[in-house]
Amino acid sequence: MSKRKLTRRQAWRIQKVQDERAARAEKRDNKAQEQLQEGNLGPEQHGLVIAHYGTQVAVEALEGDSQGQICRCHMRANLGSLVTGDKVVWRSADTEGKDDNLGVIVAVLPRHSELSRPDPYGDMKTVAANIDRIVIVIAPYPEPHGNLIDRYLVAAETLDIQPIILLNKIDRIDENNQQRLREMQERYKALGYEWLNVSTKTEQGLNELITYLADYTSVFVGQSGVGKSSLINMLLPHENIRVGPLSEISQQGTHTTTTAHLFHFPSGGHLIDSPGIREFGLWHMDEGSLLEGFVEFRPFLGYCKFRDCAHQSEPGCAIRKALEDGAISDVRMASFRYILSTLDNP
Ligand SMILES: Nc1nc2c(ncn2[C@@H]2O[C@H](COP(=O)(O)OP(=O)(O)O)[C@@H](O)[C@H]2O)c(=O)[nH]1
Ligand SMILES: [Mg+2]
Ligand SMILES: [Zn+2]
Repeated sequence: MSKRKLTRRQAWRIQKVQDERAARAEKRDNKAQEQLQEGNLGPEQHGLVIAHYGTQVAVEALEGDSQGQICRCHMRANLGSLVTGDKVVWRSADTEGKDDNLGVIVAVLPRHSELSRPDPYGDMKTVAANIDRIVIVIAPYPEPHGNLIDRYLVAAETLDIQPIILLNKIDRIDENNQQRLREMQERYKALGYEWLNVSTKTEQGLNELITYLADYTSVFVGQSGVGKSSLINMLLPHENIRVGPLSEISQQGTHTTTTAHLFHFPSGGHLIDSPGIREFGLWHMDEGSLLEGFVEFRPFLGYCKFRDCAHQSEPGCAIRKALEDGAISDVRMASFRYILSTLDNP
């Protein structure tokens, strides 16, 4: 189908319809807001924030008759900011059948993890909560660079969220890359990291992946071209991706494409996804978190002779001693030094 350019008149009409729609929604919201204030509310129940739009969030009911239904919820002002993945207590608004999908959030349950990224001003902003696994997707092509995987691992370690390395496109393993990928797998497994092999093309390893994901709320990260979209399309049935009732909220103006959404895998487990989340971890980190993020360095941290040891050529360096003793591999040390060299001066 060819792209159609709108005439000014058409564009104007579309804008008008959208404005009217937004105005109607706002009116409804104000009405709901009044009712919320009048205390005309259903009982408290648990819910899960599955998307966030400006002043409203989409909450999925986790119990009762409405379980699985999605409600547009307002937040009480004192709750602070909510993000996708938050577990909340909410109450439905009695709108006399006019709009069954409205409610108010009255409490947020404590988060067990937070995913944050820097906003345009460099402040860290939480974008999702209660994530259990960061799935680092790599592939034979584009070729995985150890220091990129290590950056993701450090970011995951810094947040204290367990990472797993997912090698996709195993149908593309050949004599050129086989040895290198096997060594890579052995190296990361020896460090205690989980590793899975799949191909979205041949579906090898898919069942194992589905079983693994069923226990967790995960995010997928990794460089462009490794197959994240292909994987997610395969793991999520199509109707799951269309977020039905949410379109109404998103039409009210905020960034549908950037907001994180929570999806349910059919065999269990959840995915939180957004373009921003997929790029997670590729920003600035400080030297302290870098050292801590290389898990095998941890037993040696604080044992260097000099407190400000740069672990380069100083005498009595515990990290270099560990390298000589084989407790730290050359590859990981080189990767550490490389990432360190890319950090801004502290
Ligand atoms: N051979 C092969 N190609 C794949 C596989 N998974 C994805 N691809 C291809 O890799 C390319 C990039 O995939 P995409 O899902 O867009 O990657 P993303 O950038 O990480 O979202 C596309 O051409 C896919 O068809 C796989 O398992 N095997
Ligand atoms: Mg993609
Ligand atoms: Zn040192």
